[in-house]
Amino acid sequence: RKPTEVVKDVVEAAAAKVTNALTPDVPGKPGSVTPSLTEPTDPTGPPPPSKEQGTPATVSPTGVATGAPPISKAQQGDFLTTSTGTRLRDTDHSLKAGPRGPVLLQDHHFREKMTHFDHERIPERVVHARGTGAHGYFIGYGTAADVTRAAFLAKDVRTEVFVRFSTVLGSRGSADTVRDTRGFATKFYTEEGNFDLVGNNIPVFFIQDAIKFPDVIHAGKPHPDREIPQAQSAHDTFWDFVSLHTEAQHHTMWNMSDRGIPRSYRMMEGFGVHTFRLVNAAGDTALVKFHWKPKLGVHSLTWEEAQLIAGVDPDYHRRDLYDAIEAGAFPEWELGLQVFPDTADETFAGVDLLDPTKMVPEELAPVQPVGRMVLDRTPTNFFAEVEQSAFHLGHLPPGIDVTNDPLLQGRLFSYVDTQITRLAGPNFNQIPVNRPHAPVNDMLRDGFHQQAVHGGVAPYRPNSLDGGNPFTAGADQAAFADLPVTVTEAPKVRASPASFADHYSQVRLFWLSMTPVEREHIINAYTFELSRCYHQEIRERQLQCLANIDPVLCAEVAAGLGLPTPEATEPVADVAPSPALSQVGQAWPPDGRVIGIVVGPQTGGTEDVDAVRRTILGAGMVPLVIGPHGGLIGDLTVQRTFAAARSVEFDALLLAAAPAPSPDAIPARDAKAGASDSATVDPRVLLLIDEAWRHGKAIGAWGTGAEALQQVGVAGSPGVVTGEDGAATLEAVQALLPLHRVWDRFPASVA
Ligand code: HDE
Repeated sequence: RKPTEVVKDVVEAAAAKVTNALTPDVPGKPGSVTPSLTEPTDPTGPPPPSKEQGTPATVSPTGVATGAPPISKAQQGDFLTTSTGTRLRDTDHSLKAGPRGPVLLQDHHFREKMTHFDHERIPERVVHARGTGAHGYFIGYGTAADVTRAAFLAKDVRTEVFVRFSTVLGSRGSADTVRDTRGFATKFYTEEGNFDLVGNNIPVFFIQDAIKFPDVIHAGKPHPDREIPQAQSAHDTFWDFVSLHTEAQHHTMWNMSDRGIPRSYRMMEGFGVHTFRLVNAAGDTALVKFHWKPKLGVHSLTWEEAQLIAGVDPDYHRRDLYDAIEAGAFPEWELGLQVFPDTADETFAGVDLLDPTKMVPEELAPVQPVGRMVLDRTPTNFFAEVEQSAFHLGHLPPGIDVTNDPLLQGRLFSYVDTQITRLAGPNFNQIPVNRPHAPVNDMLRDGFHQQAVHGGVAPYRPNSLDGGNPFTAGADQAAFADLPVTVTEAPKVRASPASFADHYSQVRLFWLSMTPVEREHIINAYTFELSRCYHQEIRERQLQCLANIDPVLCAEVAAGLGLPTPEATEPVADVAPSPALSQVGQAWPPDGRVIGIVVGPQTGGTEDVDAVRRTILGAGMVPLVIGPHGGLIGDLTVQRTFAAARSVEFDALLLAAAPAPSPDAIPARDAKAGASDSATVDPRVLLLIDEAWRHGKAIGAWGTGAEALQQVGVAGSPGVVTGEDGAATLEAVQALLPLHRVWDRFPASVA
């Protein structure tokens, strides 16, 4: 007999003995046992990966192998194995001395499974811990050839990219819609090596010198004693810092503006912040700032929406990005350059280009498009691709170089250093998502988690043992050559240039560029944040800063806080506004907007609603039917019940009916008070309308739907339309969408 048959007999006999000895097998009864020696179930085939998914590319677009491993076999093989490939018979019971006995130390499978689990978490990023990412591609227009020899910007060159979006302050599980700066980090896997453009959605930064970065982050993170508040700037240490380090006032005003609460990652601008130095094929240099311009325009949430979403759907931005990509509505941005002459004083139109708290208005230096990025693929495994992605702004291809911006210089150190703790060693560029698509031939060796099996004996240069390999590349062989920029003879000092002392003029420029409604939002944000501080002297110090920016702003915030308005300590700057900074007044494509359609239990003529649905889909938007119960109403599938719908999910609301209150509805306020004229419309629908109205969303109704508008008291107000039928109503609502919100509805006391 074959040895396997003998083993089988022994196993079966043992199983029979155990079962016999302890029958009957009553779960939970002392002495009973769950047989563990059953055969594995028949293997089934792996689930097919969804078509949008895939691992990081294993070959570059031109077919060069990147060395990334092929798709991992996790959850796709026939049988469960140990990490070393031995098939397992049981993973639900630890090996014990008898069914009621202690667990045996020899249970290698138990120890391996538990040890691996115990170490599953890695440290989150010290900043930008909360984020999400997607894959895509970039296509150069060829318009940058005058200023840079970077090959990926040449005409029609296609480069794979990975982008990670993030908030800054919150920890990894914090809510997406908090008021904060957003990270916008792009890894271009170019043929000449990786280029990481590690930017933000705000073009200026808090501080001018990297040495202050630990300080500003300590001030923004939760207080060390109670570890609150999470992912918030509305607390004493943050405002203490920014009111003492007045260079932070510019970035802070961007945070307090609608830019601090984006509607979607798809609707954000991105900025490289620093000035970079480009070099073209002839060796000429230029100074530039990088910009990402979203195809859908720049849009924001209202503050109340942001707060509600943080509770209703804390993953809102992550979900929005993945839903859009999986629906085929691929987010798109144009990469643009502001180009400045590389002059000795590194200044343009009076702006010191090395000061990262300053921007250059687009009216003075237009953003010139140089390529287009599309994100079309969600990650297969979040940890492997998003969590383990590591960006570093020192990853530069030939043609792009750094400047002496002291913030940039410090970042050049920090981004590699931080990965050594977070990704446990210096080999993080070998992780699939970080691997370049250009061939690698370095002399870096060993270290934790080394993936390569390097051949050869001479990882040094020159050598005579490995055939002299590797050789260094000449200037005509696409080598990165450091620019021989002249460093002026100067004493070694801990000091900033005099021009860095202007902390207010551009904050005022931003304020003056806002429309009245945007100014109102800024006032409300400062008032909210400062009213959450406990220390009066911090509020007063910040008001002093506002006085130096604008007297009206200062007076309004002071009134909100119930404090006297201080006098400015320096004259307010005489600056021209930059209309390009405002988000209001421009029309944008409505792609991917979510339109809620309220139907009732007796909505007659569901064909009308269905036709509306199809028109919305045809326009590249997403219709969601909201009904009193799940399942079907007529032929319509209800996608959100009244109990699960909240207005914040929708960009516009259509009412095909005014459904009566159903028994599970929370009583309306007036019904609770016993008023005789109780609402005849479900209070959850009234709340939907009320919130959508407050948040400036387009609302349309037809048929009985118009009654609901009457009950909320919004019929006939700006952006609330009624039509003869669904088609006419939708048309009127669609006309309102390109402006994103019905801006007339917001009170704007500040002209
Ligand atoms: Fe970062 N920053 N930063 N930062 N930063 C990090 O690197 C740092 C700054 C930005 O999605 C860390 O890998 C210093 C400006 C983004 O993985 C760390 C200074 C801008 C991300 C770090 C700055 C950024 C980071 C933490 C002051 C916009 C997320 C984890 C000199 C231009 C990248 C990590 C991702 C992440 C340091 C300032 C953008 C600690 C020292 C200015 C988008 O290295």
